[in-house]
Amino acid sequence: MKKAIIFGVTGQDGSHLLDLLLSKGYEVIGVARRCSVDTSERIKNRLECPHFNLVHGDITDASSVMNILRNNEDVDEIYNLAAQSHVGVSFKQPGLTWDITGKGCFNILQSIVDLGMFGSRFYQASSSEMFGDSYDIDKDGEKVQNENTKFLPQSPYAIAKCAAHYAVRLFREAYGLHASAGILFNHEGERRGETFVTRKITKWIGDWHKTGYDKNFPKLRLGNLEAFRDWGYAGDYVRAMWLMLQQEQPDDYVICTGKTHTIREFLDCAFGHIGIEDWEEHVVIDPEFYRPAEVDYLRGDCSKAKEKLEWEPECNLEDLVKIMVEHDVNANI
Ligand code: NAP
Ligand code: F7E
Repeated sequence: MKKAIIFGVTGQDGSHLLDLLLSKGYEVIGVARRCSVDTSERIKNRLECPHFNLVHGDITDASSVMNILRNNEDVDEIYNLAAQSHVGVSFKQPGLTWDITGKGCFNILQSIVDLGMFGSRFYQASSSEMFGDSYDIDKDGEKVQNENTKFLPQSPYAIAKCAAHYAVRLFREAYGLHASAGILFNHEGERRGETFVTRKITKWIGDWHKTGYDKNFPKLRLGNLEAFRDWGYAGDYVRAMWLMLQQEQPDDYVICTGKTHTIREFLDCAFGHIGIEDWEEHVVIDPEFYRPAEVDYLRGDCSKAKEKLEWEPECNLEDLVKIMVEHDVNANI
């Protein structure tokens, strides 16, 4: 039986990856922070599973990481999905974001080396945010980002992710670790955190629906609606993480849909799903949700993943919006 550790198992991706690995017959150790409230909502159906073990740990604490790895030196695969993952929050808490999202990855890599765990494979959750303002031009004259596009990070979060990404490359080259990084573009779904823009929109629609579309329901407050994002479904993307660790050689891969839409277009699609075309009267633009610097345009090219991993996204924007709106409309009824 293969064994894996997931740092960040209580998050959106951690919960999908846990489902995937258990379905493949893995034994999984999930690492979660100790909090004053229960954070296991997304994995509650898995807590009693005999092949799943939840342990407490914090990736900012090198000794905590070292202990977890020392207790599992025979582990086949280690996935680092833990992060302070909110870009807007990273401007307000840059030090914390650095400690978790940047240094946390170093803590895991260094422990793997110090314990001599060279047989374990490592996955790092890198991000399209690392591209920031940077892009290349494809054969159709359109802006695009791939594995060779330079990084121009636009937030403390993106800077921390760049540092972690370069650490993966360094540990691969310096110590021969089987360490891969997935440069994942935005991916969403019914388990997405409620402060990310897609879920904020679909959750608001669901809550409004439950009031019987009350005219006095507080409006949806959003920031910049003009940014473009390449949105996929989280369930599709964790398959790509797993595939990366099944390759003989470690490498970096862009994972995306290759399609891009503005927040405005997402709103069209989400409100369209409940039969509303003119959503503007329900939305207030609030400067609170603007960022000091924005990433204006993201559209990935995942040709390398298609060719080498034989991975393709299965869900387009309409499918994604349908999953999310229907989930939030039907939740708690
Ligand atoms: P998420 O829902 O915010 O989950 C982050 C996870 O990290 C949570 O389980 C969180 O635990 C855990 N965590 C935070 N600080 C920690 C610490 N100090 N020690 C241990 N665990 C800690 O993020 P996600 O959307 O699943 O994303 C997974 C990873 O992919 C993240 O690294 C993110 O930056 C990256 N990524 C995400 C996307 C995307 O579109 N979703 C795209 C590219 C890259 P709590 O439950 O206690 O908060
Ligand atoms: O913002 C705009 C905002 O917070 C998307 C993380 O998973 O993907 C995610 O980062 C866009 C931005 O995601 C609101 O300004 C408008 O242009 O949903 P988001 P993100 O910043 O793209 C990357 C790949 C990651 O790696 C990250 O971990 O939407 N926007 N109004 C808003 N955003 C939020 N959150 N809230 C608003 O009210």
